[in-house]
Amino acid sequence: MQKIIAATKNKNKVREFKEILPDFDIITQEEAGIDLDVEETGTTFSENALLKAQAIFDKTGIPALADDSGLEVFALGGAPGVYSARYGGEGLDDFGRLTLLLKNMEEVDDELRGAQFVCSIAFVTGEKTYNAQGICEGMIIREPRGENGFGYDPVFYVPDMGKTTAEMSSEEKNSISHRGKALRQLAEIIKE
Ligand code: ITT
Repeated sequence: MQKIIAATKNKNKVREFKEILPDFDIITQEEAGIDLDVEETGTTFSENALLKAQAIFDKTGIPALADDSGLEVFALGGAPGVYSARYGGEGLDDFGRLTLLLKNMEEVDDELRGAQFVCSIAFVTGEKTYNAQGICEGMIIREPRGENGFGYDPVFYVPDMGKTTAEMSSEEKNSISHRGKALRQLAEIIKE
């Protein structure tokens, strides 16, 4: 099995990487004995994904897989976007951020609450650099629902599934998610 290092500090992303790519031996930064905070200075998901994967590869020499992702809400002009993890400032946790989002959308009518999760994957092997993207469309509901997942999952409702991504099992979420689509696309590209 090919050994890959997950260039992320987000444990939920690592869990989903492992679920979606069972044929790869995915290790964490902790397991590799490194502690590196890569500054996300890019203005796009793909720039930030590449920054993270390249930095961790340079430090370890192990093929590095990074994910930069976020939530784009159309009524907010695409916010929080690349700032999804920092929405509302450093002091907030996942629940604080989704509560702020709901507050900022109080006045937005039901039919204008469309949003998408976006995921950009970068995979840096030293010989080659790969990119893949995935999008998952849905809408922001008014009250959190469900206990699974992380981040904005409790307020992200997917009409085709009739539930929020926090009400889905891991298998359900991975089958339709931005991350599932991007990582499966990456696996296809690597195979070729
Ligand atoms: P790393 O940079 O270390 O990978 P991070 O959490 O800071 O971890 P990002 O900068 O890519 O990662 O921010 C992504 C944020 O977007 C994440 O913290 C969530 O708030 C949100 N997000 C991304 N994917 C999500 C998902 O599948 N479900 C819910 N929220 C998600």
